[in-house]
Amino acid sequence: MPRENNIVWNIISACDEIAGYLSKSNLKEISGNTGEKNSHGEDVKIADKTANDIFVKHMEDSGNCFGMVSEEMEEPLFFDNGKNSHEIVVVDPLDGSANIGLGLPTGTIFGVYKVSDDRLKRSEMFLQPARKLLYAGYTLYGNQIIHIHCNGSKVFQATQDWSNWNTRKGQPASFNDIKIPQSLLKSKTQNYAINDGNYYFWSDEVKSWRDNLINTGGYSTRYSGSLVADAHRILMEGGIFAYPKDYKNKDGKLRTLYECGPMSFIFNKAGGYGNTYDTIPTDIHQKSELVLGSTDLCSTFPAGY
Ligand code: AFP
Repeated sequence: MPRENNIVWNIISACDEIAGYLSKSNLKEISGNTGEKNSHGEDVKIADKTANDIFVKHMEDSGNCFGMVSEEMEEPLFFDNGKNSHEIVVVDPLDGSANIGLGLPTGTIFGVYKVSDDRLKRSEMFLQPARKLLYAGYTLYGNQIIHIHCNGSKVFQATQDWSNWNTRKGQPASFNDIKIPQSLLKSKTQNYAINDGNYYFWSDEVKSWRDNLINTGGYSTRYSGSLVADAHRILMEGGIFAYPKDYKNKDGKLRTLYECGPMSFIFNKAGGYGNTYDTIPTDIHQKSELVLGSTDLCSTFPAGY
């Protein structure tokens, strides 16, 4: 697979470098805090900051990126080097960073939009629904490095093993047209990925939906606390991922633009459901509730409660 100088390959190169950084064995060092807070008031880990710096460097050097929004940056960043380019990028450079110190999976989530016609360097340029994404994807840093990409029509996967992550000689795309299995019709046990620890903060509607799922039988909980890992299992095997609104997180917890949007886009294009596909964010760091998965099962979820 020859590398080309376009925004998608620039993003893959950034993810490859992040993968190399995460493979360092000094877990204590990379899981430490910088002492700073991010746009949501959360502690910034050294790895969060490093992953963001790597991503920014690749976007800036590429000349293919007009600007980017990141979970780790309060304001959008616009690149002089990309002033003639046609694409902007939204990214969560290192999602699930609480898993790092344990060597558990993390990921990068990204989306690519077209630059607005006025080309004015303002955050409004990024406030577009997932439906308008030109391209989106995530990289899962687990036992292998798994890239899931969606070009607007198909969802496909490429897998690299750690021994040759930086040479990109790994297997070519192993799944070329991923379709999420439907859930309710399958005889095998299905998975649901929800933080049940929030049960008492949920609305009555969400509580009774979850109780009903358990009473129906045939479902297992699979939840790692890393959206990329949890959503990936659901994309490949069917089931549901949900992070509902609750009394602690009144708008939901996950970020509309760079977490929920790219995931909703990928799941919709894989024949499944992602609830924020048409949501137009009003702020670059807005939060939403997120429901992803098999269309039949997601249609039973009491969204918005
Ligand atoms: P971190 O990046 O701070 O670890 O947050 C991870 C995350 O944004 C997402 O990856 C998970 O699905 C979600 O938060 C987990 O949240 P809970 O710990 O509240 O279940």
